[in-house]
Amino acid sequence: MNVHAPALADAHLPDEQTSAFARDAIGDLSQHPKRLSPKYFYDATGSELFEAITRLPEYYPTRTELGILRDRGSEIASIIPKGAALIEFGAGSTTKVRLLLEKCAFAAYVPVDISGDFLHVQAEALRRDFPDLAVYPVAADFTTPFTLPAAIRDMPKVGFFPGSTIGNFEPHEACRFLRSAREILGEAAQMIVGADLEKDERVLYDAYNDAAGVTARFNLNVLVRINRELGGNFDLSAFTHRAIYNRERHRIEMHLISKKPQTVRMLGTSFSFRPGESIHTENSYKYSVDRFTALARGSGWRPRESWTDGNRMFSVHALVAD
Ligand code: AVJ
Repeated sequence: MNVHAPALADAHLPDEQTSAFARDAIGDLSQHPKRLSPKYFYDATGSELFEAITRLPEYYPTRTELGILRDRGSEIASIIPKGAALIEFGAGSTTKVRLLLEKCAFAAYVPVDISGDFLHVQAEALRRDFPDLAVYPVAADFTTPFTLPAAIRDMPKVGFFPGSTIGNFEPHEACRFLRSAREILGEAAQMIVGADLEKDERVLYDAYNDAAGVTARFNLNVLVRINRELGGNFDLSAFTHRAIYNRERHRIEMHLISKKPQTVRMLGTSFSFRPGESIHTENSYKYSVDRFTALARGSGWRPRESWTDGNRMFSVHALVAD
């Protein structure tokens, strides 16, 4: 029995996505310790803030992965069959996928993302720049099973999951995701996955505690969304961004820390905070090449090739369905 059901049932929320956000936020803020899912960072403002993060001097992952895709483009192209369909799990900016599309003779591109609006804008731009490419956007949550467009049924399939987004999952969830991707893509599929590497703690720390405070604004944006979309009354100046490296668990953790004792309301429910109490908003797991390939092996994939940059900051893995 969900004790919050009455408050939620009374709330007039505009759509199913907002209702899901409300259920998750109320459930997660009722946990000890409190938490919120990182998937709620990405409204329009959050996506813009993330784009700004990727340009920060301290945030190395995006430019390092782009460098690997650029430098290894012809090697990647050589293992991809002609006429294949590229299926991207989660579609943000198209910078990375463009590198693959330029090097490899893909017949189709299938971006899969919850945010349908963004998908269609990006799809139009790609159709213009790659006139021979068929683009079939799918609006779906890529962490749950979805159906591929019928038009790509007979094409070889290549999954693409860049950006170390896999680092947001707990290791057992990453395993479940890779298994589900294997199911969706089918026999003989391949997959290209980016994973951030474990490294000097100072470098990791700085990447999530940038001097300009963009990551702090990105983190706080989830409270802005609760205030706007769920009628919350979070005082943004009463919470502070904290990112730490948890060495035992190989992960960066992001938290929002309450600066004082306070009570916050949303949708008829109150949440009390002790001074110093945290809302755990994100984990970003860091892998070694060996730990990542072991994870892939245990999830129905055979690692075919792993590429890193010269400083071993980031890794890109080619996997083949087992
Ligand atoms: C988009 C999940 C890869 O974990 O580095 C960036 C998100 N969080 N700065 C990451 C993020 C704080 C990013 N991922």
